[in-house]
Amino acid sequence: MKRILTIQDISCFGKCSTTITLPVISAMGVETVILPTAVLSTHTMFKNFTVKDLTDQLLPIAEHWQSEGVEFDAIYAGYLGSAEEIDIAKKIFRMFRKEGTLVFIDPVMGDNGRLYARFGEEYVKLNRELCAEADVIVPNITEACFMTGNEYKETYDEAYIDGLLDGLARLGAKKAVITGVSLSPGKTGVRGLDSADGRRFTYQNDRVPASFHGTGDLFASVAVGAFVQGISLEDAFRVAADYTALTIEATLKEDRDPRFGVTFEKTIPDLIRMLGH
Ligand code: PXL
Repeated sequence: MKRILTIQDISCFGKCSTTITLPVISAMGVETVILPTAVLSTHTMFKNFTVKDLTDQLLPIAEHWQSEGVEFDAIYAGYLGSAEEIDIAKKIFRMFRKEGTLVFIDPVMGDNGRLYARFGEEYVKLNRELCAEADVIVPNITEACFMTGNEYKETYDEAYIDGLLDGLARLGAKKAVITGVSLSPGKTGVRGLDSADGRRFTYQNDRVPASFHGTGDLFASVAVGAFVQGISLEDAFRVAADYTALTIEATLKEDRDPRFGVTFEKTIPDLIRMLGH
């Protein structure tokens, strides 16, 4: 069985990050080891959330694993709460990266042209350096713009996305896949670039007109959970895009506050079916 280490926060209410990654990747038949960067009462789209930072715990936990000879097939870093945690994530990559270990980074920083609460320019700069160490990075358009210094646009074409991908490749990531890319009306999906051979790929499905919190984490979790099992990168992202769209549709039927996240619990059987397990 494959084993993934995921480094991101636990937001106790309002499903995202670890509370999505752990159940979803486990359900995909991959052992999921968590390294919580912080415990929050909710994610940061709620007002008055509490945060208990766990920065000082990360290296002692990792060192304990190392002394026990624990190994990982992939390391998936998502929301990291501070500049210091980015630095520690880099150290953890070095501790556990062997030949063939997949380093997959979702540089969670912002959306809709803006950075999330708690983040600024310094954080962006460090994320840029972290992503240089990755095999696969999956920023959204906002994050790709902050990392490459390009202007954020609501309306764009394929050439604009390709410019962002080229910028990401120059930062050093081996494969960059931009999420939330809409290349024609009513569609959304991804466009990626493999810098080893310059190949680009696009996957678009129907856009579900709704925005729920945590869908980026759902998407990234499925993509890394599939890719680590030997599914091709394009197929992993196709399944991730289709499953995320299907889950948003299922969530819409429940009339929920978008901050409460998606009802992936009900669509897990569809994910298993899509993977052909
Ligand atoms: O879904 C990304 C995410 C993860 N963790 C926390 C967040 C966010 C996005 O807002 O606030 C704490």
